[in-house]
Amino acid sequence: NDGYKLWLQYLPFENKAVADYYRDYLENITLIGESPTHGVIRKELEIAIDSFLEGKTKSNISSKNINSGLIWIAGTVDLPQNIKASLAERIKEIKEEGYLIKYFQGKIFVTANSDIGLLYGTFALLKNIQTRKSLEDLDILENPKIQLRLLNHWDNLNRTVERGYAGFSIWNWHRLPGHIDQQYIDYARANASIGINGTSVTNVNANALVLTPEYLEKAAALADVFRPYGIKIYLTARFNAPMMLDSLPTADPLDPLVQAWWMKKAKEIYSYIPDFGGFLVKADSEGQPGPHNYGRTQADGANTLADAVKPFGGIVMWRAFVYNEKTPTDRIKQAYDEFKPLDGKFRDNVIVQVKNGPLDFQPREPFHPLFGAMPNTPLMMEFQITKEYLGQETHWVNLSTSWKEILQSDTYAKGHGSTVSKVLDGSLHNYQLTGMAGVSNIGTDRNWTGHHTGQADWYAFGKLAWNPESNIDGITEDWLKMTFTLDPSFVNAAKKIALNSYETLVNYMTPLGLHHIMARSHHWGPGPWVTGGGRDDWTATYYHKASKDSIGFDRTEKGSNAIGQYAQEWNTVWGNPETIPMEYLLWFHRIPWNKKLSTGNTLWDEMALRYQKGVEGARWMQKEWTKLEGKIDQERFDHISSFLNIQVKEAEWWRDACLLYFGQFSKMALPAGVENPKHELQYYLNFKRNFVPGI
Ligand code: BDP
Repeated sequence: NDGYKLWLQYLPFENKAVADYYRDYLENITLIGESPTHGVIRKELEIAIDSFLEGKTKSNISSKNINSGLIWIAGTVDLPQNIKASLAERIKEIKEEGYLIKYFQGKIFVTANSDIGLLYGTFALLKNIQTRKSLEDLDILENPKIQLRLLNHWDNLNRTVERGYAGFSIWNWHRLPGHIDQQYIDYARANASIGINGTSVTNVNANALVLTPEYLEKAAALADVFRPYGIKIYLTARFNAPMMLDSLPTADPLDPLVQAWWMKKAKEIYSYIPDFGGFLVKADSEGQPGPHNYGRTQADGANTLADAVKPFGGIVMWRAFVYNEKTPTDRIKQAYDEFKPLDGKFRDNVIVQVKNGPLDFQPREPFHPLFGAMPNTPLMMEFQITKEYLGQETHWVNLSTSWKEILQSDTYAKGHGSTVSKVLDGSLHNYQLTGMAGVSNIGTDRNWTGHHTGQADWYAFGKLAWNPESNIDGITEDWLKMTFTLDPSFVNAAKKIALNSYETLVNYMTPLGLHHIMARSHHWGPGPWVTGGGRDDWTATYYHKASKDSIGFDRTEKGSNAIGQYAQEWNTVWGNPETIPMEYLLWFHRIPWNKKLSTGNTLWDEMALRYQKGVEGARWMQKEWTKLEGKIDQERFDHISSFLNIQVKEAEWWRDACLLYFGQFSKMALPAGVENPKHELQYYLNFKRNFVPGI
C-alpha cells in the first residue's frame, strides 16, 4: 500500500459477519437524479462497494424510484412524499451544502437540498461504513459552519512548490488543458470527502502569467474537473498585473485605467470559468507589489479587485500578511497596525485572510490579535498545512492539535467565550462571509504528502474548516481507521503517538515561546545564530535577543507593547512573567537566565530540560511505533519508521545546537538529566546545505 488512496481506502470488510451486515444495504441502493454530481456519487459508491466487498458484488445502484432500496440517496425534492412529510421538521434545518442521513422505517435516507449536499452526505455515509458504525443508529444532520473552505497551493507555474516538501506541483500546466490527469480527479474526490469547496491553485508570490488566456484555458480545464465535486477554482492575482501583462504605466488601484483593466480581466476570466471563485492576493509583503507603491491603503487595493469580480459573484481574499523591513515597529505588530484602522472600509465581497499567529506559522504562536479586532470586516483563517517550520515532511507532528489551540483561544472581543472559532464562523460579529484556508502540503509524491501522516493534516484541516468545534481526538481516530486498519490496538496506540506529537516537536524546536530560530531561508533545522544580512526581521537574533544576562523579546508595555494589541484580560495574564503560561514566556518577556520559574527551575534549566523532553518524546514515538509492526502493511510501516529515525536525529540536532548556542550566553551547566551534545557548536555552525525544498 503506497498510500495513494488516502483515507478513501474503503478497507475490505474484515469478516463474513461484517460483510453480510453491510452487504444487504450496499446491494440495495437507490440514487435519484442525473446531474454530473450524481454521476460522481454513483462512481464513488461503486469504488467503495467494490473495495469493501473485494469485487465480490456487482454494484447495482438503481436510479428508479423503487421500493426495494435500503439506502436512498435523493434530494429533498425527490424523496417519496410520505418520507418527506415525516422528515419535514429535520429537512427544514438543512442548509445549502448540508445534508441529513436518517435511518427511518427500515431504510437509510441520505438527503440534501443541493447536489453537493448529497455528495457530502454520501461521503458521510461511507465514512460511517468505513469506521464500521451501526447503520440503524444513523441520525446525522450536518451543515458547514464556515462558507469558504479552501486549500491554498503555493505552486509555481514551473511546478516547483514554495515550501512544498512532497515533490513537484500536481498541476501539470504543460499538459493542460489537453490532458486531465487522474490525480486531479482523485484530488477532487479527497477534498469533497472532507468538505473542501475551493482551491487556489497558484502561489501567493504570484506570476501574472496565470491571468493570460493561455493559462486561463488550462485553469478552466481544472475548474471543469472540480465542478461536480463542488470545488471552485481561485487564482492568485499579482497586484501589478496590469503593468506586467499590458504595459500600463501604473497599477495604482485608484487610477481609472487600472480599474478598467481589472474589470476587463475579470470579464475575460469569467468567460473561461463561469463559476470562478475570485482572487487571493498577497500585496506589499516580501517583495510583492501592492497599494503601498502608490500611497494607497490595503482597502483601496482590495476594493478595486473586488469591484471587478463583483458583477460575476466573485470574491477577493486579501491577505493580512503585510509587513515591511523599513517599518521600525516589532514585525509582529505591523499587520494589526495596518489593518485595524481599515475595519469596515472593505467591500462586502472582500474577506481578509489572516494567519493563525502574528508572526509566521511558527511551531507555537499566540493567536493573531486581528481576530476579534475587526468586527466590521470579515476575517478568514490561514493555517499552514505544509510544515515549513515544523520539520517539513519528515517529522510526524499532528497539526490539528495546534490548530485547535488557536481556534479555542479566547479573544475576549465580546467578553469571555469570544473564541477565534466564533470569529471565523461569523457568529461573533455577524460576518456575512466566512472562511478558512490551509496552505496545502501535497505534491507529486505517490502518497501525496511525503510523510504518510501528513495526510492526517490535510484531512483534519477539511474537518475543522467544516466545523471548527470538531473534536480532534475523533478526527484523528477516524483518519487512522479509514487510512490504515480498524484494529483498535493499532488505532489507539497510533492515536496516542499523534496526539502527543505536537508538544514533543515544540519542546525540541522552540520551547518556552522561542520563535524564528531556524536556519536562514529554507527554514529547515536550527539556526539560532542566524544574524545580519539584508533584513533584521528575517534573522533569529532579532527574535530571541540572547545576551549574557537574559533571553526573550520584551513585548510588554515596557518593550514593543505587542501585548497591547490583545484584550485587557490577556494583558493581565500574559503581561506578568509570573502568570503567563510557560508556552509564551519568551514570546512576550525577556527573562534572566538564572531566574527561578514557577516550576522551581531556573530559566536555563527549564529550557534545557524541555529540549531534552522533546528528544525523549521523539524517541518514545519511535519506540511506540516499532511495537506496531505487523498491524498494518509493511510498506507504510517501514516508510513511517524511516521518517521517525530522521525525526529522532533531528530532534537531537535541534536540542544540541540550540543548547550549545544559548549556553554561550547563559554560561550555565546543563542540568542533570540533559544529555551532553554530541559535537562542538562549530560543527553545527558548519552544517550547510544546498537545500532544494520539496525535491
Ligand atoms: C512564509 C514563507 C514564504 C511565503 C510567506 C507567505 O516563508 O515562503 O511566501 O510566508 O505567507 O511563511 O506569503
